[in-house]
Amino acid sequence: MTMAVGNVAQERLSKRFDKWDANGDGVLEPSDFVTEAANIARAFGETPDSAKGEQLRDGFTAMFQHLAAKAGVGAQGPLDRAQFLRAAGEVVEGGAATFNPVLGPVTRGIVALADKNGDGVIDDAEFATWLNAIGLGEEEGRAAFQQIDTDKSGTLSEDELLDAVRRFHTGELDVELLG
Ligand SMILES: [Ca+2]
Ligand SMILES: [Ca+2]
Ligand SMILES: [Ca+2]
Repeated sequence: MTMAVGNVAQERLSKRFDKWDANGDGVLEPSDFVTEAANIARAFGETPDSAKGEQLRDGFTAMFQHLAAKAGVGAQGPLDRAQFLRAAGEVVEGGAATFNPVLGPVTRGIVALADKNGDGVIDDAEFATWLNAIGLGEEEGRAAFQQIDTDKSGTLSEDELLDAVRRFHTGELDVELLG
């Protein structure tokens, strides 16, 4: 049985569509995702063609291909809003099993950009830089850190961050980590 995705989830996906439609032409194409990846890389002080910038771009490109395949359009798209909402809605409502393969590479790419000391997890200072890069305030950030750090280790792992991105899209969490 397929559960309909809730209103909050639909709204958040619709907002995501607007953000990801980088050239604002009302459809998503691979080039929109390449632009978004480049913008995020720059926000973390990396060039888009650095190793970390390329990792993120590859994650975004892979995500586009997943969504395009789900929507039944070609690998180059385009994906219109209705197609995106349907395809991404399925990805969200399927839970971690469908969400993680699609959003995992993107989240990993952002974690790599944010993980300045290279220990594989995100500490307080790195998280503050992350929030700054996506334009979130420090106060929201402190509360968010506690909510995302589900094992209370004092650092955020890739799994915790990916789960937070997923719970944002189901409406269970209010921190928008993807900007
Ligand atoms: Ca576009
Ligand atoms: Ca770190
Ligand atoms: Ca943790």
